[in-house]
Amino acid sequence: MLSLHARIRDPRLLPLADKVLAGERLSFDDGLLLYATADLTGVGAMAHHVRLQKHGRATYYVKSRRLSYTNVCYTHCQFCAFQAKPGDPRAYALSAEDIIRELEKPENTGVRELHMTSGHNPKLKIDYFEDLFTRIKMRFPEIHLKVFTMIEMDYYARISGLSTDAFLDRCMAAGLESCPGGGAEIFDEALREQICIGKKDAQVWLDTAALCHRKGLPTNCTMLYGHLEEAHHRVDHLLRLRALQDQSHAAGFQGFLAYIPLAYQNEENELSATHVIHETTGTQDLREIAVARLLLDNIPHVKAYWVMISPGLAQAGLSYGADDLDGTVIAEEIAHLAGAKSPQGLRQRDLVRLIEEAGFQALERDNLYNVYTPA
Ligand code: V47
Repeated sequence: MLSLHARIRDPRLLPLADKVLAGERLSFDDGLLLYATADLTGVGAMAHHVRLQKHGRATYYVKSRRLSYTNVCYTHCQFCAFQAKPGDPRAYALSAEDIIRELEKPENTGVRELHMTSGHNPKLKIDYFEDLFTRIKMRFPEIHLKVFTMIEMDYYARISGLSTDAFLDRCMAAGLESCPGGGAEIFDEALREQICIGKKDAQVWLDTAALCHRKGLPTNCTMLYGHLEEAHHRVDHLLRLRALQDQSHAAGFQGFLAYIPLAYQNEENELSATHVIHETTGTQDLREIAVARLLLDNIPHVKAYWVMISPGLAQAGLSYGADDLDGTVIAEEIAHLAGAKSPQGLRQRDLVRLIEEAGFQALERDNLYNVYTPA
């Protein structure tokens, strides 16, 4: 087997390989170099080395269901094709009965994770969520409730007239078990104003995530890439996530479970109507996975999100640092309304095949990365 150094063609990467082998943390400038180099396979080799050290050939997936309880949204993110303003014929808000009826459908049999992110709808307040979570957990105690981006949580707490702390306590008592990583977009303040005018800023996202961690609620984290951002914005974003995870770990909390790079889907949204933004390419997508694995040394899992980069490329991502293919998903909407060409869901056997054909070990997990042994 070739040594790590032998797989690197850009000599500027060799000091980074030394650091990777010594388990040393990479710097901001190292991050810039990981984006600047044309030696993608060298970057990938370093990321794969770290992946093998952390997880061996284990690759996780979950039987999950995406669902959005409302698409009504008073925030205006230019990259989003999912939002609907009140009065729009597409606008909807689901009742607890609607959601339970949906989950009872045969295609959702065996689902272990309900992942819900939605719009910011001023009609939904704490009573709605308490009722929703309690009823779902009563009917499906085995389904893990993973709900709210950090920005949604902040919004629904405010319009409920509660502190985020009090809102969280009540949601957790009703059954909330973890939070997805969305809503982070890009932290750089000026750029954030360009792609999602008026959305709560990075500090709100980070403070809310820190609060979740302190309450023992694990969360995920994401970055939206492939729009107007440059390499330094991405490195800044990743290092802010790493710094928060350091704080959560220092305080004894699990913090972020997984990081998911989200490839910008460039159709049917205002950002693409007003700017020329090309679809992300395979090398961009693989590099995002690899750079994350190398910079985020304290976040255990990196997902290759097949919904946004295609199942085939996500499979290749397993050799560029990813150890998780997310899940069956079943009925994805947010990316598909913005032009995603992937299927809206995959069967369990499709995920297993993608993982095993790439030479990895497929492990079905729950939301906290406990592994199910096949019956
Ligand atoms: O919050 C919206 C982003 C997020 C677009 O935590 C877009 O396990 C690309 O958060 N192009 C929802 N992205 C998806 C998400 C997620 C996905 C997979 C796993 C996990 C997890 C979380 O998608 C939104 C927003 O940040 N988004 N529009 C778009 N046009």
